[in-house]
Order: sequence, then structure tokens, then C-alpha cells
Amino acid sequence: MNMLVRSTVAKRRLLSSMSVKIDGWRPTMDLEEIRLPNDVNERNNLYMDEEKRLMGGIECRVRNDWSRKEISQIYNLPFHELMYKATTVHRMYWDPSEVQQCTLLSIKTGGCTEDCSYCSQSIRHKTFVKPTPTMKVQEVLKAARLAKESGSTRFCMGAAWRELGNKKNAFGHILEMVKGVNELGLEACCTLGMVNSDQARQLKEAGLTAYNHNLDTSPEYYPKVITTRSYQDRLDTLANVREAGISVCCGGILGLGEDSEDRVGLLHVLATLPDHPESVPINALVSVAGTPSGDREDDEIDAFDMARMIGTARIVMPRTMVRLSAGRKNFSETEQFLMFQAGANSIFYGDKLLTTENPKEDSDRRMMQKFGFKPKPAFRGPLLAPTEITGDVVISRVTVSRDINEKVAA
Ligand code: SAM
Ligand code: DTB
Ligand code: SF4
Repeated sequence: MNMLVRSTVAKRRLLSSMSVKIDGWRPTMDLEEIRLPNDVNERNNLYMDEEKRLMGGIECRVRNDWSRKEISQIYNLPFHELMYKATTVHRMYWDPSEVQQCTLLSIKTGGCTEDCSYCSQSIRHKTFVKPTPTMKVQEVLKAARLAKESGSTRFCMGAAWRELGNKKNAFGHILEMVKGVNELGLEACCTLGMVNSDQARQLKEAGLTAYNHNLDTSPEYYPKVITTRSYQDRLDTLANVREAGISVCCGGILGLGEDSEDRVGLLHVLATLPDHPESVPINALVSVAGTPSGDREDDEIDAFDMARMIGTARIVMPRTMVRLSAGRKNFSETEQFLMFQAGANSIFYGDKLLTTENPKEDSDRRMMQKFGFKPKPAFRGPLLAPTEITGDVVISRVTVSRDINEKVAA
């Protein structure tokens, strides 16, 4: 059966099994119960025939044909307009009270041969980081259990490598880590540098949920940040990850000395990929003494820059998890609130990022309570947006005529 036909059938099944109607129906079940499939491909198939959404005078559609100028116009809207638009789009596609808590662990720290200008772990920069060997599988799984106990639902393992290359032993251990994290009921994410298609396939088989590989900035500004590998190298790895059926996590950093058009340039690359990344982390540079970026004298980026970037990402990639990532320690709760209102729906949770500090768990727990946020469970798709259930969002569907349907199915 053709994809389009199959997805429509699947959608009908899903909707009837949930007793929920999308176009203006009322819920007959508790909102908590209504979740979309966790698998991103299945989820996207459900929406294949959706044309656009409309709420509060704001129109939105999932598009891959954005021009850079269009994205720039969104990024440069008056701030209050951008925030209204972004927060409305967020409510059209997501439950705004759900924020995912993720834990990071550096499983292999320092000694990296790359020259990323921001990174504490590059051998080219003299920083506080002391290289350490790869952690043992059991140590990593112990940390994953603790992360789960503290309420995280995604566990991201980072290694200071340019690429996985032919590190056969280490790769074997990583596959065991991924399997173990998966068996704990956590979403498993890795960031290990460049991977080829065979390695991506093995990671998928071991149970990897997502692979993080950031483009960091625009194609034009990238050579000012990293010279030891190209933008295309990064894109190739992203394609290998996508092809293996692993969820793509790809974002960038603000505060590298880039200008606003570079931020737009990064979003343009991401929003015009054949499929949007399921996850886009937006990091604020964590300034590390001894790194070229950390030693810059520039003004630091502020909460408005972050909210603009997050809000624009939310609008141009409405079905993506936009993750408020590194750098939260430098922002007050009030400032972070602005970023959640702009559409961020995930944080790193736990006292440490990879090598630098994150806000304390206690204070994040209080902040989540203060804002009325609840954690997103692992391996369960997003809640249907409340507006989809109440009918506050109008969803236009492209209707396929019976004739065409039959023709395609034949
Ligand atoms: N070596 C692998 C790689 O580069 O893909 C994985 C680890 S690397 C540390 C993961 C990402 O963390 C980088 O791509 C970068 O976007 C982010 N990052 C690293 N140092 C940072 C810093 N000081 N501030 C903000 N983000 C940072
Ligand atoms: C991402 O975009 N941010 C995380 C994760 N992906 C791997 C890393 C942040 C690192 C912050 C600096 C450090 O702690 O070394
Ligand atoms: Fe190495 Fe990754 Fe740091 Fe770049 S960001 S120096 S690749 S650890």
C-alpha cells in the first residue's frame, strides 16, 4: 500500500482508538492519556496530509522550503510579535506544560584533536580539563540509574572524539552502554563525533534513540569556529544518522562572535533539511578560560538573543523539540521563563553538563514547580497539544479524492 494511504489508515486507527477528534471535536478521555506514537516516523506519518494550523490569527505549517530571507524576517520581528507568534505556534503543536529533563554524562573527557574554538576539551586549548580515559560500562549505567531516579527521561553520553573511526573496542563498550540505558527505560542519546552509516546502523540496533551532532553556526561563520573538519562532514554524519532511523539532534551555540544573520543561517540549514531534526539544542556559550571563544572580549549574549533564537526555531520547525541547553547557569529564572515562553521544551538536568556546571537539581525542581511544568515521560510521544483537543486550533487537511487514492494504491 502507498505511504500516503497507509498513513491515513493508521491515523484513523489511532484517532478512533483514542476517541479523540481533531477538527473541532471534544475530548472523551483524560488529556494525560492522549499521546502520539513515540516513533517520530510514525508520528509524522499521522500528519502527512495536514496542510496548516491556525490559532489566534497565527498560521503555521511544517515546511522545508523556507528561504533565508523569510527566516530572517521572523528572527527580526519586533520582540513582542516574535514572542506572541512563537508561543502560539508552541501551543498549536505541543503541551506547553510539558518539559523534558535530560542528563548529560561525559563518558570520555578531553584530549580531543579538533580545534572547536569554544571547547574545553580540545588539545589545542589550555583549559582546566584533564583528559581521562573512557568510562567503564557499569560506571555509566550507574550514572544512568541515578539520572532516572532524579527524574530525567533522556540520558546523553558525550565523548571528546573527532569521530568514532575504527575504535573497535570502545565502540563495543558504547553499544553495551546504549543497550543498558535503553533497558533502564531511558531514551538513549550519544554524541561521539562523526559516524559512518554502518556505525549508525549498529547504534540503532543497540537501541539508540537519538544522536547529537551540532552544526553550531552558519556555513559562512563555521570556518571561524572550527578548521579541522568541514560543514559537509557534519551534514554527512547527520545523513547517516537519519538513514539509520535514529532521531536527529542538531543545533548550535550563541555567543561565538557570530552576528544575527549567522544565527538565521544555521536555522535555515536545519529547517530546509529533507526532514527537520527531531531535536534542536540551543546552547549559550559557556565561557571557558583558555579557549579562543571564552577569551573573547565581546559582550555576552543576553536572554533576548536566546529567546529570539528559540522562538524562531519553534516557528520554522514546529514539530521539533527545541532544547534550552548549555549556559542556563548565567540566566535568571525570569530570563529562562522567557525562553520557555518562546517554545523551549527541554532542559539539561543535573549539576554538571559535560565539563562545566549546570544549575543545581534542587533549584531546577523548584523552578519547574514555580512555572507549573511537568516532566515529559520517556518513550512516550508528545501529548497531543491541548488546543488540538479543545478545537482551539483549526487544522486544515489536504483531502485526497477517492480516485487518486485508488490510483495510488493500485
Ligand atoms: N565531540 C563531539 C562533537 O563535537 O560532536 C561530541 C561532544 S561536543 C562537546 C558536543 C557539543 O557541545 C558541541 O557540538 C557544541 O555545540 C557543544 N558545546 C561544547 N562546548 C561548549 C561550550 N563551551 N558552550 C556551549 N556549548 C558547547
Ligand atoms: C549540546 O548541544 N549541548 C550539550 C550536548 N549537546 C552534548 C553539550 C554542552 C556542553 C557544554 C560545555 C561543557 O560542559 O563542556
Ligand atoms: Fe572535540 Fe567535540 Fe570539543 Fe570539538 S566540540 S573539540 S569535536 S569534544
